[in-house]
Amino acid sequence: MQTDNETPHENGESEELNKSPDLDEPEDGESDDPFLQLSNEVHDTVPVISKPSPVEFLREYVCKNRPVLIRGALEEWPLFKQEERRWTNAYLRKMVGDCDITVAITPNGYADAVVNETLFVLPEERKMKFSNFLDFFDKEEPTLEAYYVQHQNSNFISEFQALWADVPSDIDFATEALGAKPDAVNFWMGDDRSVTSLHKDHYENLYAVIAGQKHFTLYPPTDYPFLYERSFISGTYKTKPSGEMGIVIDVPHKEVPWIAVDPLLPNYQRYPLFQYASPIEVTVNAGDLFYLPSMFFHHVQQKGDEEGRTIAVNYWYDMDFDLKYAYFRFLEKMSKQYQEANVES
Ligand SMILES: O=C(O)CCC(=O)C(=O)O
Repeated sequence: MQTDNETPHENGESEELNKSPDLDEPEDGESDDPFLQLSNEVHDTVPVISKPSPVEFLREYVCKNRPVLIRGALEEWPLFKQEERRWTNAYLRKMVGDCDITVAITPNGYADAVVNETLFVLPEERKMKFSNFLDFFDKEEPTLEAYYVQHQNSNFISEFQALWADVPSDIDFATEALGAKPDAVNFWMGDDRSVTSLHKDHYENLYAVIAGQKHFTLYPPTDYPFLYERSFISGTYKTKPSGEMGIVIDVPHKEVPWIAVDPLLPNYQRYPLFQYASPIEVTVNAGDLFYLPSMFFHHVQQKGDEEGRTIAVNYWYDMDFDLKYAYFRFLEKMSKQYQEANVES
């Protein structure tokens, strides 16, 4: 996990920065490069506010496609307000221990990520009793593989019914602002090893952290030309009879558009334009609600609480496929040509 002030480019672990291609970025003036100019126009900070009104949320954040951190927004939620509803492991065991839930298993914590710059790999999905998953947090030694509850098809609704009363069914100001209830409500639980690779979603995302900490590295949609989205053949992790995990190519073959560049260790030789991307770092603590706008690229790390757990619930609201979306599609089309024109010299 990085500190708030340290961008991945500054953490000293990445390769030495390759200065080509040179996008004509004068020290004292504005670059002539239109994509760089566009990227420089965008806000580079995330405001921290208290709970907004629906109008403020819509006007200042959704319409501007601007992320915002709403500090302490979860104070009124039953699980924070009522001591007996706190999501301790003992409480979770009592309420949902016997339920079958879906867990994502990977050898390294990277579910849904590009491996060896060639394959997009999904996690092995295993059904287990939630109490068996909780057992992992009681053990002295961590499991060999990383286990992450991250099944996103509204798994909070389909698999965690007994916890519904502890959190709201929607985020009231967002429902009012966006004119509809969320399409999906997801439950996330894992340890420090789980990392979510760089991607975007077509949802307005209201992300509530309940235990531990989440660290988002964000890239605005205007950074798209620097991120090198490509199509990758998809595969899935599978445990072999020996107990080791391997990758099986999906049949029938599928191609998935994804981003291979890792903000924690960027390969600038292969992705030279990535040096011009402008990451925004934000740490979301337990009790905070984060608004992640649609089409914002995000990479997510986590840090556990005193029991090693990170728990979150998020609400995905359908985005408006308006002019912003049309503009983004245009940027997508232009980016391929731009990347080809700016290959390393
Ligand atoms: O919490 C995570 O690991 C990832 C969250 C995410 O990617 C999302 O909500 O879209």
